[in-house]
Amino acid sequence: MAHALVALGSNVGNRRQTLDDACRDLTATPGIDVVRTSRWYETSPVGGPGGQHVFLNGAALLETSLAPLALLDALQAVESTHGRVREIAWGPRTLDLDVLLYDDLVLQSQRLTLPHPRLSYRKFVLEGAVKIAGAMRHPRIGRTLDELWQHLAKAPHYVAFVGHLGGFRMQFAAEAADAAGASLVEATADDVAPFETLSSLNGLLPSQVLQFVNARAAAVTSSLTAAGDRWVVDDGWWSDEFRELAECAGMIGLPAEIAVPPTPRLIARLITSQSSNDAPSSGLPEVVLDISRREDALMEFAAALEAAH
Ligand code: A4P
Ligand code: MG
Repeated sequence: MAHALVALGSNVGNRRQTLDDACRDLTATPGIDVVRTSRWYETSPVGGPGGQHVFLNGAALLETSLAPLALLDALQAVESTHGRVREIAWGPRTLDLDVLLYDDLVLQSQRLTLPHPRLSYRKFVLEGAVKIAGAMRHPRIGRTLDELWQHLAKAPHYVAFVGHLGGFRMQFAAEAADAAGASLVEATADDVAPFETLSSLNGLLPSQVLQFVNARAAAVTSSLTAAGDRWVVDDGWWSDEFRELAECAGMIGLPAEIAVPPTPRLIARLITSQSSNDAPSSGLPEVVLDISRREDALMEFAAALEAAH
């Protein structure tokens, strides 16, 4: 038997009745037991067309003998029973049932991605999920749902871009910040290392890295202060370099005090459709953006900031 965590959502019709009935239908499905459900709670619609009704969301923990795709079939059958029609992506729906986790399975196929690609940063999903399965681990990120939820509650509104796309990443980050109404960390002083040309800080002298890191930390901190409640977007995240530098500082005669910027609430990882996302995880909530579909990526980024706010 596997444990599957499922998200429920409805913003059309009698939402409460629909979610209650959906759980009853799942219990009646051979091979599925509903172990626990969260309460249903209202959330503002994220993404999709404007003017949608408020959602009722929640989560259910299932015990199931169904394989992942058979479980998806079963969920979609229940969606259909409740009149779900697929017209617009992220549009209004009587019932949406998504598989968030299936044990610790990581899977990417045409019909099913596990864990659910937007689980790690969506507060409207995690709010219910942590109540019934807070100890389940996100197998890609390596954090429990409780840890992700705590992180989203506490970390500043700071999102950093990663992805090996060099100067392109900086340009995309600026555009994405603009589209999402967020502010970009101001460029650091001219005398700082020419990091624009590098995908990492490797190859710079340690003193240059230190200068860069300190300038960057100061810029992030002042941007966050100036932004108030708004998001601050950084076009890079140099955590490995920070760590390595901090470890080596004493040995190479640098001051041990290194000003590390705050940890981002969210990482935005740029990929191209050719490059599968097998990069090591940042250990933080991540939105993965396929920049070969640029307009979609910009929309998804803005929606991610909303969902993680
Ligand atoms: N699919 C791939 N992986 C999965 C998975 N883990 N679970 C495929 C379920 N389905 C998965 O989904 C499209 C296709 O995704 C499926 O055919 C399946 O093969 P869909 O349910 O037909 O369409 P959708 O729900 O519009 O798209 P998607 O991408 O699932 O959207 P999301 O991420 O579910 O977002 N705001 C609030 N406040 N509350 C909400 O519940 N929901 C959405 C939908 C947007 N904004 C919201 C809410
Ligand atoms: Mg869905």
